[in-house]
Amino acid sequence: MSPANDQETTTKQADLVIVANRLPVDRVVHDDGSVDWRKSPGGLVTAIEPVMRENDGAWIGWSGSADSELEPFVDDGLSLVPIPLSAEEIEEFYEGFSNGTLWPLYHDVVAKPSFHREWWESYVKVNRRFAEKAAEIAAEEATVWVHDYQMQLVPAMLRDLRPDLRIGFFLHIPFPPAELFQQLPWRRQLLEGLLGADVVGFQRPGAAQNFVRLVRQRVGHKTHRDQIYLPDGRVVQAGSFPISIDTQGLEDLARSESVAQRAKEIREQLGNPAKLLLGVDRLDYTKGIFDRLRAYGELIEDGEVTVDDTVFVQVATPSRERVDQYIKLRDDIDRLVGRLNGDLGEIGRPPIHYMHTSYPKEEMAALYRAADVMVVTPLRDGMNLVAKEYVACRYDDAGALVLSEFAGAADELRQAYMVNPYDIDGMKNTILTAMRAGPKEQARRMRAMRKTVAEHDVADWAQRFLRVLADTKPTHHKHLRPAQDD
Ligand code: GDG
Repeated sequence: MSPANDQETTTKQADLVIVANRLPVDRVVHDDGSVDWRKSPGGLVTAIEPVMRENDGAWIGWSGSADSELEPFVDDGLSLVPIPLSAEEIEEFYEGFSNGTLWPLYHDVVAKPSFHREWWESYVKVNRRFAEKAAEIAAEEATVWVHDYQMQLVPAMLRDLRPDLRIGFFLHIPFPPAELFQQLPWRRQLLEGLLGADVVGFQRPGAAQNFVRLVRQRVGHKTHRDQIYLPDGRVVQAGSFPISIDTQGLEDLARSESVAQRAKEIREQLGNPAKLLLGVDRLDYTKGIFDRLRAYGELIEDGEVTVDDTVFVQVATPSRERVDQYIKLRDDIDRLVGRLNGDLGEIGRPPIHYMHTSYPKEEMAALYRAADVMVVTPLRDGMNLVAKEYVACRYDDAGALVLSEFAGAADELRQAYMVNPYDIDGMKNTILTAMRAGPKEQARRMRAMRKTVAEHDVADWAQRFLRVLADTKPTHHKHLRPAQDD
């Protein structure tokens, strides 16, 4: 954190440029008008920060508030380049096309996507602004790494402006099968946008296959396995690069005395239940929060679980609060929790502790440590970092993870208690099995999952992606320096 007016500005060209919708910091304006930047929590920054520092990288993104024309600046040694968005663009590009069209379409259409031409036009315009800025600040033959569904046109726009660049793209959310993607009126433009990259990365192998198949069918390019052959001789490499977390950092936090103390306190405040179940999600309809709580309510109604000795804590972090579908979801969940607590609770014993708020990461680690069963049941999820974070915090090899097979994390965390989140009875049975597992069974599963997240952390993910990207263009001589090992 440093005051905005003390920051040095930066204009020099960078060998590594990150392009993402948001900057890795949030702009905080205080009551007295002074401005601070606060690092936003998240794995992406942790993963990319070391390579950024080693290569004098720059990060292009939106600051999070409307119409702020801000100069590039350096914060804590990182070069940040803010891109302004107007209030109208926030509505049309961000809340509209990104979160009202692409987000539901890419998540199995679990909510109905809206298609509006003005939203699309705004998406094109904003993508062009990001691409132009990247073209301006990237050094000769630099590497540009573009992130996520808000930026899918940037690779081709950037290649047009700067054919010398090495361009990578990574999609953090699922990529849908052709049958769904086809609905999009601008399907071909999006595919062509992505094909501007040398490497197009996805969370799961199936998503990469969906992409290659769509390119073959819709754009007509030749493909072989994960490679796409363009008429101009370029080869685009698709592939899966499952993202991860800062495993060691999180484990260290979980092991700290203050977190241990807080975990104990949380259990005490909840009346020392025999079993504590936990859900942690952004309040999003893809996360399956509603059906999960319904299933839990039925377990109480069926007499399988009693409110005397079991508590469910659901943290739902506020998200996209101006988008209609999110407003409705919030109301639906408020009502369900109210009904379940009203119908099934006793004095001092509500079955569900529902928190619509966001917590510091120490509190999250304490919750993970305190929980006997972590319930992660998205209807569709690119990866789901919460599942991996829970595992990273369980250095005691205790606790059980209930995990949806529709989360990307299910590919790696195979020893979790897997559920189909659409199957309420199945989910009820599996939650019960997880609750009743003995310490030996818990440890067997947890040890195997902990090995997986220890071996594949987020630094590993970033390095693997950048290595594959570096290998795609043998004609280029400029190679990025890897992050220094401590
Ligand atoms: C997208 C994809 C993919 C949540 N509440 C608080 C808090 N969090 C942190 C969690 C976790 C992160 O937010 C959420 O990450 P997820 O992966 O679970 O989900 P999305 O936000 O939907 O992320 C997803 C991800 O991108 C990365 O590629 O895995 O599939 O949808 O790290 O801990 N952190 C703090 N307080 C909170 O209240 N500090």
